[in-house]
Amino acid sequence: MPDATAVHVGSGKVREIFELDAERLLLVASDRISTFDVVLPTEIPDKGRVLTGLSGFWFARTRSIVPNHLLALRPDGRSTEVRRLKMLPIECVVRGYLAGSGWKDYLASGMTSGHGLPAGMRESDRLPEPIFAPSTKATEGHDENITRAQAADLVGAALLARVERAAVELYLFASEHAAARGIILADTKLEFGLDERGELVLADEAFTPDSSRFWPADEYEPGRAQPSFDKQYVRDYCESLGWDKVPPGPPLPDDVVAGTRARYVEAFERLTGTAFDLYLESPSVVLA
Ligand code: PZK
Repeated sequence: MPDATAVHVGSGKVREIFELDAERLLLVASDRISTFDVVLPTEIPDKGRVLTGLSGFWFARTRSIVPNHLLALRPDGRSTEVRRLKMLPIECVVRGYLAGSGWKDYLASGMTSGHGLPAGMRESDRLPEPIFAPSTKATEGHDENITRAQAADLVGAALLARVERAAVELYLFASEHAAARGIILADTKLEFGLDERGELVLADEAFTPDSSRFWPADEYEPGRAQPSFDKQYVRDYCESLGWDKVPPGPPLPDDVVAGTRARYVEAFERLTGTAFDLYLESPSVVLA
């Protein structure tokens, strides 16, 4: 629970944000899970702690690439105190593989986000190099892909160039780390802000399974959609019901909950090299 004095200032689908004071916010990751864009009525125990621990791990390791908003990880393992920034009005997607809307754009036009791509690519193929794919922040519904020219109109060309360089460098660092541990980081969504001195700062969450596509490397097979490292049991179960993907979503049975929790914990342990039980005892282990 946040402090009694903390004012709730916003909600994501599975997270909450509170104001601590003029300079600091509190981000709280719940155990809620969404699939096909619908939040399900059943929680995955510790999911919020897994995501918070992973973000902390990446923030600690990427500070030399770009400074970030993290000030403190709270003992509950699901809350972080962060610097309050002036957020940029774009989402910064970096794609290393052809999936999701990148694949759809490629099929329709041979391009994605203004980058021309080789002919004959298959779904889930690795891209020749990571692509920066900005999108607008939709208040509801899906973010809309925009060109770099449109993104430059929103934030300015000079700042956009800094953001693109930082985003691609961060993706390269995290995807190489993950690949060495059997996880393909197919793409990721990053958010940036500016601090009081106008410095570019990485915000939000970083390289979690909610902000990125995690694929198990041992099942990678281009030419089809890839299984999700974390949510595949949930998707398979929902598909088996023939649910129409219109809210409300179905409750999850205990075996699907347990299998999904185990996948989140496995992603955490593989990427951080730390036992999740240790994190529960002492969340700051991931910052070392
Ligand atoms: C901020 N969000 C989205 C994130 C939610 C909603 N460091 C920051 N400074 C100012 N604003 C934000 C941040 C961050 N991060 C981010 N909205 C405002 C968001 C997490 C949970 F409910």
